Amino acid sequence: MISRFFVLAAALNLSTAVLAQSSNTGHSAHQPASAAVVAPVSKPTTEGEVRRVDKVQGKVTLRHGRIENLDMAPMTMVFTVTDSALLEKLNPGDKIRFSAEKRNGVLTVTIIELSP
Ligand SMILES: [Cu+2]
Repeated sequence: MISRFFVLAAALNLSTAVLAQSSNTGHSAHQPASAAVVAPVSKPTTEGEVRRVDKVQGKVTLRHGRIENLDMAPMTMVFTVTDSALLEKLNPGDKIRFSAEKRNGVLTVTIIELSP
């Protein structure tokens, strides 16, 4: 529970920082580079298979294909999922497509879609 609280607190701090930054520098010409980095990806980019779902800790173990945006080779590993609603529909063995990115140094799944 302590680690989960820390992740939530870190996520809140990050949101606050992003909000503060955009209101302070919205007029700046230096925005495009950083905006591109934080822009949400709308389509899942990587194939994977669910191995384990931990709704209490907000984590999912995935066997994943190559993740281009993280420059990561295929493997099985644990990801953090900040939106717990994403975990509700998942069961071990499900084939999925997903997107992941590094948030506050933590590999985090941002999108999960069940493959047909
Ligand atoms: Cu990996």
